Amino acid sequence: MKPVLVTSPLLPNLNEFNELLQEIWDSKWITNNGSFHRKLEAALCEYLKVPYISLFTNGTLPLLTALQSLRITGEVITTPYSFVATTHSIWWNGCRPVFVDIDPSTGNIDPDRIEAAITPKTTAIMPVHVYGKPCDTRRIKEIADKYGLKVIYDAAHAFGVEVDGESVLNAGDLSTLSFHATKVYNTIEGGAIVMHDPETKRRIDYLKNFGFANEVEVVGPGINSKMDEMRSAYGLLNLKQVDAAIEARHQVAIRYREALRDVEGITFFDDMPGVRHNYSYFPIFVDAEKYGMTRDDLYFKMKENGVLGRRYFYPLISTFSTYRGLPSATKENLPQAHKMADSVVCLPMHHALSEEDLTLTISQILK
Ligand code: T4K
Repeated sequence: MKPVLVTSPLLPNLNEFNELLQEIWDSKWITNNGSFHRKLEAALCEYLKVPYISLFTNGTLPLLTALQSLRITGEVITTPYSFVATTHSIWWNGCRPVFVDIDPSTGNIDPDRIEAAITPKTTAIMPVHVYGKPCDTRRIKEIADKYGLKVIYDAAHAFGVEVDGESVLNAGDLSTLSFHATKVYNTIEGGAIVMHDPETKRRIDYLKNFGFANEVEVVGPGINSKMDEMRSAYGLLNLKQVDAAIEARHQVAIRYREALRDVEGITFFDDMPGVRHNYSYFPIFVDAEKYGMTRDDLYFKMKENGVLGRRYFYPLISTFSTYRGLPSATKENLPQAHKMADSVVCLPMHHALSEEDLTLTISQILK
């Protein structure tokens, strides 16, 4: 029996993709700001309702480049409850990550705890819209404005998420996206930075191309993170079907919620009012005492029976060897993050789950 995977990539129609590949072959322009790259940037601005976007080759380099472009130094406040790339990007910029605990009602950084973590060395906040659930961007902006801090959102999970009709990607100074195969919208590997003005876009476009402003001028310590023409073309095709994929995910969420609402010891997030969610993940949280089984026992039982959920985000970033010596990495400082990381299982969630997949998954938890 084929296992039920936590996710499955949204793939474009192969014939349509072949047609675009033929165009690329004919043009012999395969990377470096080609026509498909430009078309995809324009199409994404329209779809995402954002003014400017710069495509990248994955979702990690936008984080590195966003920090670099704003010349962030010193300490950066962030969350330990994320994929490790978030904190790595701070470290790679020679800055010190400062972990702040999460709000258990969302999994996102708790705005009430940010001010206590600010020191004279703090220059930026890097929150994460974890699982695509929007952060409290209004509160975070108030704090950032009060202390003169920059805000870079790791919006890797927040493709297409809107609050009261406005893209969550417009919050903060910059937002970064991941278009990895496992995301709601993918370009195989890929990513982007969303910005507010053409000057910032120009600077970030230079930085992703080694810092070249023209043939002879390098304006900063850039990197190579350009998206090629094949993946840009693939991305254009996937954009046509992403709404249908999000709706299919929505139906999966409805199904899980109906089936699991009354299971003692299992909790999950409901939709937030006024939010257009993208249903990128479906985390459930296991209270071992009430459920009668630990999270790990459930996780391994599911695995044995062919349901490959994932424990995103366990272990916490703050427990990895690079970071655990930091003063903010102690368990006492991060009780809610530890609780969530120790109780979470993300159930299979994608556009192509069959009725049998859902029945099998749900039966694992009901048993
Ligand atoms: N910030 C945040 C908050 C992030 O979550 C991420 C990445 C980043 C930044 C960095 O963005 P990128 O540089 O990655 O663009 C996955 C992804 O590799 C990673 O993109 C993602 N977050 C993270 C949360 O999850 P793994 O180690 O779980 O992936 P893997 O290979 O185990 O795949 C998961 C499941 O997906 C597999 O069971 C099977 C299925 N799958 C996967 C691939 C790659 C397929 O069916 N086909 C495929 O091609 O990390």
